[in-house]
Amino acid sequence: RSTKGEITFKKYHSHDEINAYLDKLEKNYPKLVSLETIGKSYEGRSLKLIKISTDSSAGKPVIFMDAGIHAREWIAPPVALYAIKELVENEANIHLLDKVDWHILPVVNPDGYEFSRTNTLNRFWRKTRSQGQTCKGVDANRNFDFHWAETGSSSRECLETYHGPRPFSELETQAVKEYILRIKDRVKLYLTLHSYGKMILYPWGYKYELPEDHEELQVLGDAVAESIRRVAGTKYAVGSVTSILLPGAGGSDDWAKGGAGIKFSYTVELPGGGSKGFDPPPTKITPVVTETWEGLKTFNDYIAKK
Ligand code: ING
Ligand code: ZN
Repeated sequence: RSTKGEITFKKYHSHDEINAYLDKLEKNYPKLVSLETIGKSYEGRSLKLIKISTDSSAGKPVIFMDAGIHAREWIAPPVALYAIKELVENEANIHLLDKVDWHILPVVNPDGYEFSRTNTLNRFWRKTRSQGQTCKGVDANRNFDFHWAETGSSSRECLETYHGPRPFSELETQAVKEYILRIKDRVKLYLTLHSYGKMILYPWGYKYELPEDHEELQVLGDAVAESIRRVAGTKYAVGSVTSILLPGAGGSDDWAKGGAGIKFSYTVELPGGGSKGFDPPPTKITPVVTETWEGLKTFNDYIAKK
């Protein structure tokens, strides 16, 4: 059992519990934390984003991070929540915020997340929960408007990688887009947390060619992977989406770089576990969130020194 507003990393929390934790932080750390509901999900859940800043009037560079675009990837929201906890509640980390602010949306797709929690039959749901002609849900990570629907997605609404009827058809992807575009000149790094695969991926996902600045993206990705490896030996692969996975257009990282112009844009594929890879047992939450945090600090250092 956990009391209201408390996050334990010993279990997977509900979306309500996650939002209650964010509310508690805003109440207890009013100088450091502000919340913004950047939109509502299809089923009406609040998309609460937390802004962490030691001087919110300074207009510092922003690291934007999201998690939970895909419902079943349960390990991702705890990684975002652990970063929030370390940045806000661990005084030893206050210096991390000298040069950058963090804006974090821990659950992009709360309807899918809650659906995957409600019944063991639903556990491996990936998409949103919007109603189509015959099936529910759009793959939110194929719904962003950058070379949308060109490759690696489906126009069949019942499939897992359905790209939706049009780009940004989903309230959840629209909310992310609108928020990022509103502050895009400040966003220096876009991070999106997925599972699973132990990979640090950068654009492009829509084509095999690499971005012209791929060497810099690789260098930073390698440094992050090394920071994670030093904790417990977990080895991440680093490369472009198409070079180490498969083509897939409409991903949020491609849009962040190609559409919003954010130079540093990465998809982090966290470690897997459990029966299908998407369901690590609760005992794995702490090792994953703590090792990943070391990588996130390396991202922070790089952006802070830019
Ligand atoms: N992986 C990502 C997916 O959406 C990806 C990989 C990233 C594909 C960016 C395309 C673009 O399939 C998971 N685990 O969801
Ligand atoms: Zn995913």
